Amino acid sequence: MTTTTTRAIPVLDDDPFTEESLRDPLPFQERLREAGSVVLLEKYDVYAMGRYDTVHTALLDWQSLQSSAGVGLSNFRYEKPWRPPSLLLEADPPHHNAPRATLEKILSPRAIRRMTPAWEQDAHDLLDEVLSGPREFDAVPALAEVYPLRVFPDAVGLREEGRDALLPYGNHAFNAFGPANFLVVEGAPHTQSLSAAVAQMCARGQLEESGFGADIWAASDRGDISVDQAPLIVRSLLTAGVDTTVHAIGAMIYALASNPAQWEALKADPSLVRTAFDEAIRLESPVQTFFRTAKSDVEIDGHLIPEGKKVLMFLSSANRDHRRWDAPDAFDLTRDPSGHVGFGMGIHQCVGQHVARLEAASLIGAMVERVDTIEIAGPTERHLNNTLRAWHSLPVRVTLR
Ligand code: OVM
Repeated sequence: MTTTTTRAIPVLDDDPFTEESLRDPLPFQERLREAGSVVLLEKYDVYAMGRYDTVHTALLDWQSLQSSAGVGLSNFRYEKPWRPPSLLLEADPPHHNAPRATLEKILSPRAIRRMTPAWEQDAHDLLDEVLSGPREFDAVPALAEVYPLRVFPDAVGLREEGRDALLPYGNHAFNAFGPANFLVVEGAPHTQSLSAAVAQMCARGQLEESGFGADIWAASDRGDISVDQAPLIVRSLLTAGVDTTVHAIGAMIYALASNPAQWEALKADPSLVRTAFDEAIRLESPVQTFFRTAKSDVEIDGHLIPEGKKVLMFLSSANRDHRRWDAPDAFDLTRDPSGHVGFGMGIHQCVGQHVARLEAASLIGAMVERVDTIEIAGPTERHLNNTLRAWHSLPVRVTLR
């Protein structure tokens, strides 16, 4: 291919990983979308995409855009990964296939349905505690951080010991996809001990006899995956399954508390809980970005991306692209949010999404039964992360039904 047949690529000098941009990423994302379908971020020599069509195309094109050189800024061809690469996230076919098929079965809607009664009961128990206290509280520590940590580690089959490492470990893992900025520097001193704690929890002897963890080890007994692969696949659950659901639930509570008409619509029709969850994922995109690496010279929408270069896909921007969505900035339960790329798309699309939906539906379903009104009661505070869009504090005021 010659460059004469391809179009010039617009260049931006923005840094999306500054404190200012992470605090409010929307202005940059709009500049990115409007600059072009592929834009060179010269500071990082990275090819960024912010339009729905382009991001969608890139997500599906695993043949040209590989994951095995890392899905962060770091290029594993030249840089040593901070931990042994994930067998799912940071792998391409054919290596990706067996771990993916194994985990897909274990986390399938059918397989996780048995959790429903316990998770609904856990949601009601938590609300018993929270709603018996003051009617003004911080929904992040009271609900978003507590609920996933009550249900998910038990479902994996973890012992109590080491559970406090889960959130900070995931937080660091998502920071590590970005550049070595202030967030990575702040996290660095704790990385080794957190990694050790998480690695220990993945061993067969540390896991209960039933649970997702035991299911993964059982797959190694059958030969579906190798014995060496099992602990790393358990590690994927622990890395990807905690912070993501905490921040997704935070996003949903924020969306509902700041859109009273939508809360009323949900109360009137509780069958909308799953729509509410996916609409909140679309709007807030708890996972904002992932990178790929060009396996060879790749042409996308007439733009040439040279072999070996990093590609940065803004899932968040695609989810607010006016070319794809009407009134993209509105939280609207009458729209069909399916097709959002908040869980990705294609062969790497979030394998835990059914677990996330069941957690969210259980908690919000219980809230809808018991809470009459919910509103933001004070200044909110963001939690900054190089990949995650998150809340540190969400003061809410509720009245009961
Ligand atoms: C993993 C993984 C998968 C998805 C996201 C993620 C830290 C990690 O397999 O370890 O983020």
